[in-house]
Amino acid sequence: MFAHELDVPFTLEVVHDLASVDAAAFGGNPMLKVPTLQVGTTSTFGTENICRSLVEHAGRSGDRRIVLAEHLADAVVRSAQELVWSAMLAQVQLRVGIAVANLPANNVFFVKAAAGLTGAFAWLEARLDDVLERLPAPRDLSLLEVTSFCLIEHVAFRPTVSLEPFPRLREFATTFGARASARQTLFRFDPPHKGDTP
Ligand SMILES: N[C@@H](CCC(=O)N[C@@H](CS)C(=O)NCC(=O)O)C(=O)O
Repeated sequence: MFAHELDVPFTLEVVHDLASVDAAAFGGNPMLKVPTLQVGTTSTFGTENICRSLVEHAGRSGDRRIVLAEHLADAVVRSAQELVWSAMLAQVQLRVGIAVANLPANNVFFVKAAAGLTGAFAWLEARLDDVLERLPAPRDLSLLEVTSFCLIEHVAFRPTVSLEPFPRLREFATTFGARASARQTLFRFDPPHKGDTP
C-alpha cells in the first residue's frame, strides 16, 4: 500500500512456502520472515523499515504529510501503534501455530495470544476516533492507519478472533479500504507452487 500510495514502482516476489527454513526464500532474512525489500544488492527487513525506505525512494523524506512512527508525539497514538504491531504478531502466532503447525489451540500460548489480540481490538475500538484525531494533520498517509487497516483485513481474511464486537474498527476498514492502494493489494491466495507446504 505504501508503494502504491507513493508511486514507487515495484515487483512482488511470492514466498511460496512459509515453512521453509532457507533464508534465501525470505529475501535473505535469517529470521525467515516476510517482508524483505530488495533494491539492487541492498536488502531491508521489516515492514516499518521498508515503509521508511519507500518514503525515501519517493523523495518524500521530511514530508510532514507522511506520518511514520517517529513522527508520533502523542502517548495514546504511540500506544495504538505498539498494539497494532503486537496484535499482528499474535495473529501470525495463531495462524502459523494452529493452522500451519497443527498445535493445540487450547495451549496457554495461543489462549493468551487470542486474548491479547481481542484485548488490543477492544482498546483500539474504544479509542479509534481519538487516535485518528490526534494523528498529525493534514496528512496523505500514515503508517498507523495502513497497519491498522492491514491488521483488521488480515483477521477477516484468515480468521482467528471475532471482529463482530468491533463495529467502529470494521467501519474504519471499510472506509480506508476504498483507497486505490487498498483495492490493489487485497489479501488473496497466490497460485499453488510445486513443493508448497499445504
Ligand atoms: N516485525 C516484522 C514481522 C514480520 C513477520 O512476522 N512476518 C510474518 C508474516 S506472515 C512471517 O513471515 N511469518 C512467518 C513465520 O513466522 O513463520 C515486520 O513487521 O515486518
